[in-house]
Amino acid sequence: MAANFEITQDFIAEQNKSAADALAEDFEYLGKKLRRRNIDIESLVEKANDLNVAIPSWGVGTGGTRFARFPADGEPRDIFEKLDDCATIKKLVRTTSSVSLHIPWDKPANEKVLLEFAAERDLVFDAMNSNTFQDQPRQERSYKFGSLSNVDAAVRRQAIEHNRECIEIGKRLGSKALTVWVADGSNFAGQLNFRHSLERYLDSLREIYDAVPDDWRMFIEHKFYEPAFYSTILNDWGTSYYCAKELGDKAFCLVDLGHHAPNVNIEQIVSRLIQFQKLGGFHFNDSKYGDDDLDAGSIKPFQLFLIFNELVDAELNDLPGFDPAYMLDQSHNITDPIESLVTSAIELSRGYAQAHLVDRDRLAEAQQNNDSIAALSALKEAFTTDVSPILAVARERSGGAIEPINVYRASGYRRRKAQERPARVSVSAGIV
Ligand code: RM4
Ligand code: MN
Ligand code: MN
Repeated sequence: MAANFEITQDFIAEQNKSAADALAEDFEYLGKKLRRRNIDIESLVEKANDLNVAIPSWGVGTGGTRFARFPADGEPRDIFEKLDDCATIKKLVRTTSSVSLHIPWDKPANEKVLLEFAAERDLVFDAMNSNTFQDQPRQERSYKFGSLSNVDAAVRRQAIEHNRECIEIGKRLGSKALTVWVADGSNFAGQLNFRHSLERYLDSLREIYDAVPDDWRMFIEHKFYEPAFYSTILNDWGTSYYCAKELGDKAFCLVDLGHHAPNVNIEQIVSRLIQFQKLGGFHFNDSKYGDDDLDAGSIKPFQLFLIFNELVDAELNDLPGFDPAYMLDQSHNITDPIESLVTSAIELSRGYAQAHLVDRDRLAEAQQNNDSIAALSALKEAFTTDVSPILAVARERSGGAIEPINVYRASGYRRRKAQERPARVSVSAGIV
């Protein structure tokens, strides 16, 4: 049996044949309906292809909880196999052309080889993610009590140097951003001096910021709890905004949807950050209770739509400094990660396309007239429009699959990978 099974373009084209007629019918019907609303369906097909979302390298492996991890068959064992899976996702959906690396999990032994391997698969590298939330084997100092905000200057130094190293690796891989998420915080009241620890964190960030090239961006990611359960250093978007502003023009706030308390109005946070020109981008996922890292759009699709509504409003108004980076940051504990990522990427395109359907003149008029019912109905009209045919046509025209999950399953990719990638024995919990 040949090693390295791939889903070929021919296979996708062949599979598309059986779904093409029904799609053409649905597309035509939707086109007619949208025409009645003065919307040209073709412009939406173009839009749907515009949204590009990065795949996190860690997302293609099986995730886990604090309690257990149930590794799937054929999961990738190194960065090259992860890139193969990312390439497979890209072939099917076409909107995921970049991969975000986590260092040191994905630290390349030879950057040139990695770069070429990615280029052969038509993939580029998105933001670099540093990791100071775990101790690595042979690491000199521990992050048990924090990294960039640690009371010990030597620990802070080690964490700063690690981030600077991520920038250096990223430069050679063609990345243009560094994402800093730290697990720093406290578990007990009184454990930390809130003010001093934030000062230390910011001082450390300043040193990292100085190493950020001028054509790069630095993203800082807030999170209100976990793994620290009493306080976290960058607990909310306000603190994140303050730090990004203190740092300077290259620093931006990154919004991970799961990093907010239940029911927080995330779309308003997004709007605020856009207005203050500090929205760096997103880690998309969905949640019911906390940082559940469930699949984007699986729990609260209306919220996802409302976030895209803010993004599209900014896009259409050409707001200054608006250029968010999109990434999925999910933990696939019980699903095939490829199926989850494919589905999630499509959900993002769905939210984006639906947000482009909002009749913005009608919405503005309703707002001006304090007509809440009309305002909500302008949003709901867009949200309840099934844009699936638009997304499928966008995929088909760009060489992707009309029905990505069916094609993936029919290909037997996972079964083949299970043979090619015999599991390495390990028992671990958590995201890794
Ligand atoms: C964190 C956070 C970061 C991600 C790690 C793995 O909760 O979301 O973005 O890098 O998990
Ligand atoms: Mn995240
Ligand atoms: Mn998270």
